[in-house]
Amino acid sequence: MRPWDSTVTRGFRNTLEGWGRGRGSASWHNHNRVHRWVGGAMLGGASVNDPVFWLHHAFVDLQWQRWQRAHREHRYLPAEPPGAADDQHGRIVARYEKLPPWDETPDQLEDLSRIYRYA
Ligand SMILES: [Cu+2]
Repeated sequence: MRPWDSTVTRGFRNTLEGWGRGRGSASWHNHNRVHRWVGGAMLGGASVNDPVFWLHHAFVDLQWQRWQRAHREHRYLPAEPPGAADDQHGRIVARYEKLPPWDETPDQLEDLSRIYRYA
């Protein structure tokens, strides 16, 4: 199982994201369902302009932090970029690659305790 592949139906990432089976509302779960429930700007690429986006994603980040705490043996994947023959090539950022347009890598962002903590 490759948890970084958005077509994988199991795993924490896709479960939290809310990619589901079926059509219409039945296929929207968890994170995705909130975008749909709020509607308007929250439905598309401009969702970041809606203040609700920040409240919602702060909660999603909290879920990620809780999962990390419960699964300390797991790290962000993939560690290395998928090869040219992989259907995920160029679609995802590997652990040690910089997140454009910034100079930070997912590896550097796994522990955010130097920036903030949840109460
Ligand atoms: Cu979102």
